[in-house]
Amino acid sequence: MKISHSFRKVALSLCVAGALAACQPQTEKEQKPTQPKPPTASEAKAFVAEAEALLEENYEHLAKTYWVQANFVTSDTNSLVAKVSEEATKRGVALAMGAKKFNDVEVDYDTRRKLEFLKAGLTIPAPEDDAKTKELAEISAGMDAAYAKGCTENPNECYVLGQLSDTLASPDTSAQQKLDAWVNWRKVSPQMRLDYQRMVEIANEGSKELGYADTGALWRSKYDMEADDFAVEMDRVWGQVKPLYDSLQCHVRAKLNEKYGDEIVDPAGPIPAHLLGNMWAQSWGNVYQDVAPKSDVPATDLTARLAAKNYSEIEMVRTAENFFSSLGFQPLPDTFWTRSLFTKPQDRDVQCHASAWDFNKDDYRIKMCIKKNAEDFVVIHHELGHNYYQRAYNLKQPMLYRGSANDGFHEAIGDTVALSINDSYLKEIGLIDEVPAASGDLPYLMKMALDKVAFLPFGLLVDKWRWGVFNGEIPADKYNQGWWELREKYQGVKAPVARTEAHFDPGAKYHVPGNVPYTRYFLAHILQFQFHRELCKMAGVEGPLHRCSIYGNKEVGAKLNAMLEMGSSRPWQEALQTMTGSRDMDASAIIDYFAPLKTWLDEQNAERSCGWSKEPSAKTDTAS
Ligand code: X8Z
Ligand code: ZN
Repeated sequence: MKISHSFRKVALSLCVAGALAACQPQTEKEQKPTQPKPPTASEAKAFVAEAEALLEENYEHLAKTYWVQANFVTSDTNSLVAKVSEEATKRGVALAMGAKKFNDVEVDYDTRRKLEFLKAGLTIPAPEDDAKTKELAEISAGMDAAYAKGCTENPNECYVLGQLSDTLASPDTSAQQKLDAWVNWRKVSPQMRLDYQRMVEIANEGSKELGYADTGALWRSKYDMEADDFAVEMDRVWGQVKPLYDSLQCHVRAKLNEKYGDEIVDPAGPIPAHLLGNMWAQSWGNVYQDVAPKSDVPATDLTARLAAKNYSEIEMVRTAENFFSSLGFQPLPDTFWTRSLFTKPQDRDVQCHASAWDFNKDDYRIKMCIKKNAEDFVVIHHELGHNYYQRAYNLKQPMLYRGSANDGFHEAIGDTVALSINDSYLKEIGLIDEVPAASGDLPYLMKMALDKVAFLPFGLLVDKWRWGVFNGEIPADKYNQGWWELREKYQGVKAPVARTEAHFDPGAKYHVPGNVPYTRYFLAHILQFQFHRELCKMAGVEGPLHRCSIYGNKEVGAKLNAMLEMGSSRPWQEALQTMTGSRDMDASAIIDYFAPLKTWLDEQNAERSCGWSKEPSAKTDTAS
């Protein structure tokens, strides 16, 4: 159970141990033991009210314990987290079981919605068994810490993800150096394998007790539609964007083949994962130089501009805050600046993976090991998006509605704002002197596609893997094989060296040991373009979407805020409608945004054989 990333708060704070009885629905005193009276609507309402009060009471302590651990990863803070998470899980399970008892009671809309949140509140539930709950909490805390420390079983053999990532990102390191960095980071995860397997067992037991087929079904149940329909919906949206992804993959592979040769990059196969500039090959912005369209006007090098203007890490955050202020959001509280972690401390282990925190008391923070580059400039906006969302719903909503419309919305807000970090915006804030001519558009679109389009299949497959693990389709002796099959199938990316079941490569991605569901990022990558298109329309910006910036537009900010304030009080389809007029997720916005690039990519690919099937005759996509 993670505190960051702004899950609905029920996931984090549950009723106090002493008040556990209060989590159970009241039964009437005079009931006969043989024929218990069914619970009533007013009892359901009282149960929910009590649950909310208890959640609120416990939230801060839980959040602060997690915060301290993430900022000081030691065996002591680990055991503190294991302890509070064990207690919170117990209470969460008690609340969920309590809520379940009202399944057949007719109640008002809000009570029903809140009861459903209570039932599905935990990400990794335990069964009603003290020993297993404790075991689960210890496993979770341990995996999380191992990832943060970057250590194998031997504490003298630790790896620093930030450094290894720099090696992969640099256009100047050799393929061999990249391979070494790629392999070394994956030494952190084999030790998690058995723990992960055990965690899956216990969590599934817990999910079943709560009435879900398995933990994946529990995760898919949180989207205001049938769990099975949600999976189908994700495949539908993926189908919309796959042709765009395939064109990008084909072009990038051809350029990497030119650079590294047939020996390293098979011109008809999946791309080796260490050559795409990112530890997980999830976004490819760092290979821009290798694949960029030739143009007299190259895309603005934002990393270089930040350096030229001597931006510090804090100034990068201030600039992001300023964007939100320009939309009419209140400045962040002083405690944000004094309590956040912005840079990697040299003297201790911290969980460097960026996150945004809400302590439910006008106390918002981010925790990040900021690097002074364009990528982290965007990540800062991403994190602040979480904080502004949190503040908007905290001010308006009761405890159980202090969450986003769905978890993809939470991930999409900062990214939506960051889509406006284009040349016209950079000129407005003085980071560049002139907006490049329109001939610079293709390079800019390529840069964006390497981040946003390249990400899509990865965003989808991480949970395809976990759903398969939870429902048994990917058994424990095929964890790694299952992972690489999905990587090949969806991304057209392959392991650069042979991998076996002695490895546990999914564990080398933060969200797996951290138990953070991942489909949210796929959703966010679709939604942010839908939001951007709508906000630009509202701002009256004409012309291509990638040239639109909403900077400074208070009317647009108010529109955005109206959705943020709703929290999770209404189904996400309604929140989407408030913002866009449509209730459906729709990839046509991302397709529109990249339309000029798609045309260009298809011209480049005209003589190439695309797709990555092993059959040499594959002219078109045969990947799936
Ligand atoms: O984990 C994150 C954020 C924190 S919610 C930095 N992201 C995913 C990742 O890094 O894998 C943002 C995009 C995808
Ligand atoms: Zn996020």
